Amino acid sequence: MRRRSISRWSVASKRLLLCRRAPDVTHRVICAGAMTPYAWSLNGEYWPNVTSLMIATGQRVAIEMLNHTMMPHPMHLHGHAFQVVAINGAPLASAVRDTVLVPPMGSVTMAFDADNPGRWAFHCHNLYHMMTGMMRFATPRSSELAQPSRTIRRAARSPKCVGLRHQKSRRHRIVLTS
Ligand SMILES: [Cu+2]
Repeated sequence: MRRRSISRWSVASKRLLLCRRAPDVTHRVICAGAMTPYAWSLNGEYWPNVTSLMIATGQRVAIEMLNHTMMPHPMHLHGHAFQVVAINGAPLASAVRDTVLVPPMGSVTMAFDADNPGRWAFHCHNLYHMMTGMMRFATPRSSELAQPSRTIRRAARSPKCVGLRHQKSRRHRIVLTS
């Protein structure tokens, strides 16, 4: 009985991994900031005066986060589940998640499939950091937002990962009804 439970858990975990695929686009994001004045930035920009990370539906997107501070930053992406594919340059295949702690003076690379059209917040989950600047959007091209039904069909065709199909359909329903 116990063996069967472990086996089911193992199968479920494997389904939550991204399929192997090279990223179509890689964004580099530098986390920076200071205690005096107390302000925290991504790529030297402070919310709300920031530029968006541009992504296109169907892309495998990688975000390489470099932490140039002595504080850890729990970076959180809305709208997508991502997989951590490297920490401090060492490759790994972590479980899929929506938040990852970027260690002080370290780096984390995340990857996800852009399969959920929308304008999604990407920010440090330390709210004092977010409120003083450490936030931006991951944004698709404006032409995609204007035609959501077409982009959703294209995204559904694109990746062939069986394990993520359920998550995609659930998220697409949310987009269609919002
Ligand atoms: Cu932070």
